[in-house]
Amino acid sequence: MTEPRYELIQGDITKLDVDAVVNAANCGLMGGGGVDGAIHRAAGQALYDECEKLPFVRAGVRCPTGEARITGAGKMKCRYIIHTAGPVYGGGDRGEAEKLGNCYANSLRLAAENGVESIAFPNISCGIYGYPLDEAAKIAVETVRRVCAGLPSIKKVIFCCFDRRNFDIYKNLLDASD
Ligand code: AR6
Repeated sequence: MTEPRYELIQGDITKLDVDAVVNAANCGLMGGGGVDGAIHRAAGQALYDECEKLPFVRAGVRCPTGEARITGAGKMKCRYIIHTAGPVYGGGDRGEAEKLGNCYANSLRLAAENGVESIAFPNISCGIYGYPLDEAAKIAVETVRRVCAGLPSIKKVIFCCFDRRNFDIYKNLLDASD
């Protein structure tokens, strides 16, 4: 089995030419700030309309924390947006690590089911949701490597960091595991 290629970039995830872009959304999937806001602005009204049609699993919740949902990408270059709701960091003893790992794992599985070969992840939960950056990066890299080992159709995974601090953390982690 060929290991997928991992790439690290610093920049705006909405500009990437990949099959799927992952959105660090919230459970309601009706947009927000941070990368979610940037994706909705770039994709336009069509994305909002599509999200609105996704069913609620309970009041206010279209996508429970750690799960993922897929939509088209409106005006963006990619084919799909995979929306996942990361955990709000509350100190680390509320199952945050498992939930964050689930975001990466479930996004990758959903991607593979939809024929996605290249996918870009933002640093889920590392902004408004307050996850410590080092811990979040470790979970992201470990989970992606483990899950991709069983998903040979996924050829490229891009870790897209917006800021230099996250970029440096990921660089050290990826270099160390080469
Ligand atoms: N491209 C790539 N990464 C970005 C971009 C971008 N254009 N913009 C921001 N980031 P956040 P969360 C980085 O806050 O912590 C929203 O309101 C950002 O620097 O977007 O999971 C949702 O609706 C940070 O490293 O997501 C939820 O309510 C990372 O993306 C809530 O925020 C994630 O930061 C989710 O919070």
